[in-house]
Amino acid sequence: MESKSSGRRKFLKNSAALIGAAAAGVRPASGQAPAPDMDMPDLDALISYGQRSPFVKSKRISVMERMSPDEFGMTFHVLSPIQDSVGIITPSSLHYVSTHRGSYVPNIDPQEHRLLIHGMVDRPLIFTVDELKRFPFVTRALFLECLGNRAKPAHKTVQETHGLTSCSEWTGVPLSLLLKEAGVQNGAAFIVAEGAESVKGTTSIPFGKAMDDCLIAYGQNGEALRPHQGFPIRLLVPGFEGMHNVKYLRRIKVVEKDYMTYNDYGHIVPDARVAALTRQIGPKSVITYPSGEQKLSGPGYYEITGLAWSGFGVIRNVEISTDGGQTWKLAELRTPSYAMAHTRFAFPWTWDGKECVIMSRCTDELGSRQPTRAESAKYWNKPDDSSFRTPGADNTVLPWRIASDGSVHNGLA
Ligand SMILES: Nc1nc2c(c(=O)[nH]1)N[C@H]1C(S)=C(S)[C@@H](COP(=O)(O)O)O[C@H]1N2
Ligand SMILES: [Mo]
Repeated sequence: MESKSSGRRKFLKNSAALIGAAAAGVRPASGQAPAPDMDMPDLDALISYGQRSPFVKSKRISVMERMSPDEFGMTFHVLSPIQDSVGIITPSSLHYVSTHRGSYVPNIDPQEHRLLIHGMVDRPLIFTVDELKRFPFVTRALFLECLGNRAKPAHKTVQETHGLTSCSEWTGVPLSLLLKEAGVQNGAAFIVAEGAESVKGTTSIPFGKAMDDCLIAYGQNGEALRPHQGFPIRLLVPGFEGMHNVKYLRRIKVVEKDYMTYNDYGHIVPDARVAALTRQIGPKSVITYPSGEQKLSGPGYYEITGLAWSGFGVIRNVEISTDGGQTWKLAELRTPSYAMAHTRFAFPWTWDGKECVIMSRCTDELGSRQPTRAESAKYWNKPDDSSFRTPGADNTVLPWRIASDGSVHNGLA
């Protein structure tokens, strides 16, 4: 019997030969002409703030039913191109955007911006952004996901099915420090957070969460937040659905009950079983390659890869099925599994050229496993057909169907 490692050596040797042969067919190994210079219309601008190669075309697109700019000329819902993602950090310029209807992106002078903390506190406080930056800071990779991130049969690509999630490295002040500074009074049960733009993006967050791991972030991926992400400061509520992560944060009021703001009202359903699935999201995963509208060039070796995340902590494991969910095998986690961050998984796979259905499911540190659609339908006592829509946040498994010509299609279609 052939040992596993000799099998792998043989595979590497064969694939190196194959890749070498393919490259040789395209271009001679030596004597290749030097690449032309990049066309640089504004060298000063390129030097002061870099830009990507003109050959890289990856871009954000509007949510199908919610075009941006909308009829008021405003940003609405914009999807991140996660089919092109590598690693776990979403470039700030490709981070998904979700703004409440009628919301514009305010142009805030950070020198003029203030954060007020008041309500059930001994000392109401007002901070400038510079003052916030003097506090001890924390840097953490955290995902954000909009509650509207829901795969539909009409979606063609993973950008459409799952593009309302992104992961950044955020830097900011723990909210608990500021609340302690203000001196919270007995009976505090929630905070209400408010943004500085016209629609305010107000939302209520349980006080326990506010004191646990929330951040007031001013940094994103090594620089200041982008305007679409809430410049100059935003609230981060790790693992909670996107709506709670208030951008352009200007006010936090400590209150005695859940204020059920306009936003909260739109997101919370009285059914306790739905509510349980709403505020803290996941566990969830999706295959980003091969995914909808991509094409495998023929039978052979591929790595199935994708992202997994959970609002309840770290990702413990990811399993892959290449036979439509009959059997599952463990994928490799290729990045550290940070709590409430995207985790990158990969699964070495040889495609035999036959039609198949691939899918991923993850398990988080609490031991909760991402459900398949059939499992979710069973839980909700509904038929597992195209009419089934998971109530609350949808973290169900998305199948991709690979046709024998290598084309990849949404398995819900
Ligand atoms: N002030 C304000 N905060 C806001 C919003 C908003 O419209 N205004 N949108 C919320 C919603 S619905 C989501 S999903 C996240 C999206 O964050 P992002 O646009 O940085 O991806 O921000 C939340 N915070
Ligand atoms: Mo959202």
